[in-house]
Amino acid sequence: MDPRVEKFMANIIAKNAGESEFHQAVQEVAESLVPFIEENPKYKHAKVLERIAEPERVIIFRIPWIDDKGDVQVNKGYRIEMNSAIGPYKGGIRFHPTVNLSILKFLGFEQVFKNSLTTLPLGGGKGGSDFDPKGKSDNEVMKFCQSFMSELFRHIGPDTDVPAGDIGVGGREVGFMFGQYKRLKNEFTGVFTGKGREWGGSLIRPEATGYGTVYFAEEMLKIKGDSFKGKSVTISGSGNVAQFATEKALEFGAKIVTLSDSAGFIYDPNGIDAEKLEYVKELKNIKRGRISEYADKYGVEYYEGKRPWIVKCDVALPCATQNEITEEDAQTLVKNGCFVVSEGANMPSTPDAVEVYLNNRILYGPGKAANAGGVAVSGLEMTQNSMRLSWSREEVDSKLQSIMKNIHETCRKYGVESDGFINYLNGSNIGGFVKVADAMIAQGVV
Ligand code: NDP
Ligand code: 2IT
Repeated sequence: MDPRVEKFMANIIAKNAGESEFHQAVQEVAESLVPFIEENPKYKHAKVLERIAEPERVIIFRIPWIDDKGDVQVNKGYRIEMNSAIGPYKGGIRFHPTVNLSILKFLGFEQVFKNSLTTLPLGGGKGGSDFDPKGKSDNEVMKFCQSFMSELFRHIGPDTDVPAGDIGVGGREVGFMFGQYKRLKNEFTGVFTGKGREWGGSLIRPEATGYGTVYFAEEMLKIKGDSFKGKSVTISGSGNVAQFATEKALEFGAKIVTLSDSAGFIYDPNGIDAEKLEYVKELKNIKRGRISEYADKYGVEYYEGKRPWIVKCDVALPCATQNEITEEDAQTLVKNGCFVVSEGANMPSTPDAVEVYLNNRILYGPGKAANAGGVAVSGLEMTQNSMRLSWSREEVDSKLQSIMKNIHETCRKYGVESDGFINYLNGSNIGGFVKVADAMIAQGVV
């Protein structure tokens, strides 16, 4: 490791003991930025990277609620207000039993760079709880969301901090949280994104992350004179991002052969077509069932406890969770001919996996660039809310496409190497950094 990065990381590790996911995210960015900052000393003197790696504010609180049996439950709630240099804090809320300070700080940190890349005025934040929505009734989810918001409402606002969904938080949860916020504040404002379309939500927001990940991959393919048409695609996850990545890749003429959840994956050699995708949406969003049921319904193989990266493909779209592609998985992907990885999830590839992609010079779109479509359309939802009007599907989709093209261009500008290879990792880290860093310097030491 570059000794300057090592020194920087020793300080981060000492100050944030035990937060391994946060260390991982910061180190990946520091490896791109430390050499860049050496060449641009104004950032060094202003200690911008040191400041970006320290959240502006962390809120941790108790969430007591009563389950259907009448028993009291207690969860932990968090909101990380990471950076507000270029706009109000913005980022999703995650409900998952693994949620802890380290995971939310890594997500908040990534969000700062991602939001900057969208070109919209969005700061970075993230929140969530260790609450597990699996197996809970609608009533329990509502009770929990109301208790969560009974504390969070005093910290957020349409010009302060604007949450949205993430793992375990979709339209249902956003509705319950928004309802409680409105009741406590007596204000109908654009305090959340991902709202229902009848009450301030933007068209295309549900689709945006998955569509954006495919648009980004299509841009990478275009550089090689190639496209999704006829490509074999493996996708992990079967939630919001995975479903709409499947939908757009299908529309672009690809064959999608896998989907997964935390219990295993299905392999459909004939491809997941539009009708099968509708079944998955119903299974996951309404019945809240398991992906193994797909295998029973369509008579395909289900691989329990396994991830999809053992299946041969041209393009891999990880859309489930962090660190779901290990070094070994990455080697298997490359060995089997995979030459595009576009990350719908946040930090799905371990640092060793990323090294495999870069060493093999494949097209690698890191999450902060490739999954920025979701937060970008959240930014467009905020604009529509401020103007008190709503744009058509076509208008939002065309803005999303141009934002993803722009992000690709920013990555190319900052990541192109002397032989023409585009290092999207460096490109997204540096491209995301510059705007935030310049704003921080302009605003003084705050
Ligand atoms: P959902 O809750 O809708 O779906 C998550 C999917 O990933 C489910 O299939 C889930 O399986 C699976 N999954 C979750 N945790 C794990 C785990 N520990 N191991 C294996 N599989 C797991 O979430 P989203 O689709 O919204 O989010 C997916 C990823 O995309 C996350 O990394 C998120 O941060 C990122 N993202 C989301 C955005 C959005 O707009 N929603 C925007 C940008 C990024 P199971 O049902 O078994 O839990
Ligand atoms: O990781 C992410 O970018 C999100 N979960 C979406 C955030 C948002 O505010 O729309």
